Amino acid sequence: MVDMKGTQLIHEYLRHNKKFPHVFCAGCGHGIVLGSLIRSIHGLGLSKDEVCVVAGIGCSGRLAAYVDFNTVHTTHGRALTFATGIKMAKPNMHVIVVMGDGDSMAIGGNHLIHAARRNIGVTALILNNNIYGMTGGQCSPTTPAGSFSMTTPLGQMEQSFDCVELCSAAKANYVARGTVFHVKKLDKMIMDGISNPGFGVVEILTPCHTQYGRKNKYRTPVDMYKMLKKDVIDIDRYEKLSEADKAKKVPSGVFVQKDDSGLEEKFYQMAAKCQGGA
Ligand SMILES: Cc1ncc(C[n+]2csc(CCOP(=O)(O)OP(=O)(O)O)c2C)c(N)n1
Ligand code: SF4
Repeated sequence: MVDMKGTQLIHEYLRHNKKFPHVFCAGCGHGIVLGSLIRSIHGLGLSKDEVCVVAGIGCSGRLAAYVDFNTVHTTHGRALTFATGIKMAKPNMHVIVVMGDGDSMAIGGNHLIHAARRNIGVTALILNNNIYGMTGGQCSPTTPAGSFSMTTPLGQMEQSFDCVELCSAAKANYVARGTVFHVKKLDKMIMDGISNPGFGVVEILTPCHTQYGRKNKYRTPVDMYKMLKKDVIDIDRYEKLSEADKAKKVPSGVFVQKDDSGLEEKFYQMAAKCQGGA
C-alpha cells in the first residue's frame, strides 16, 4: 500500500477534473465523512475496483460523485435496493451505501429495515443532520421533538427515530454511531463496518448549519461542532449516567457486532447445494 497521509491521500481517491468545486456549504460535515470513508478504504488496503459506493439523493448523496470507485448515484430512498442487487450479483465487491437521514429513514425507511432483516452484506453510512438539507430544510424522521425547521416553524410535534435502535431491532449485524467531530473513532467504525459480514450501519452525526443549525440554537457552524464534542459521549460513560443526565446526552460507539453470514453468502451456498456441490 502506498504510504500517503492527509490531503495527499484524499486527493488520490477523488475525481479531480469532473466534479469540483463541491456543493457543500462551509461548515457542512458531509466533507468530513468523505475523508473518513477514503481513509477507511485505504486503511483496509482495498483497491478502487473492489469498492462500489452507492448513494441516494441529497447533499449526502453527492459523495458518490466525488470518489473514484465504482459508483452509482441512484434515486431518492432507493440506494439500498440498488446496493442489494449489486451485492447479490457481485458478492466479493465491498458495497458501501451513503444516505441522508431523510433518504434512509423517510422515503427509504422500508428498505432500511428490510436490508437489516435480510442481513445483506452491505455497509450503510447514514449521514444524520436532522433535516432535509438539499431541498431547503424540511423536517425529517430524525428532527428532534421541539426543534425548528422549514416545515415545523412552531417546533416539531412528532417523536424522532433513533437510528441505532431502529437498525438494532431490525437485526442488522453491525450498528454503530459516530460523529464528524470524533473522526479517528469514525474511521475505525467505518473500517469495522466494512470488514464485518452482513448488514452494517454507521450512523454519523453531522452538522447542517445552513438548514438546521441557524433555525435552532446554533449561531455558527462551530457551535454545532462544539455541541457534538460536548453532548455525544462513549456508551460506557453514558450507561453510568442517571436517567435525567442521559436525556441530555447522546451515546456513541458500537452497539451491535455479530458475525452472522450475509444473505448473499447463504444464497451462494444454497445455489451450490442445489447444483449438487458441497
Ligand atoms: C422521489 C423523490 N422525492 C423527493 C425528492 C426531493 N428530495 C431530494 S433530496 C431530498 C431530501 C434530502 O435530505 P436527506 O436525505 O436527509 O439528505 P441531506 O440533503 O440532508 O444530506 C428530497 C426530499 C426526490 N429527489 N425524489
Ligand atoms: S444544505 Fe446542509 S447538508 Fe446540504 S451542503 Fe449545506 S450544510 Fe451540508
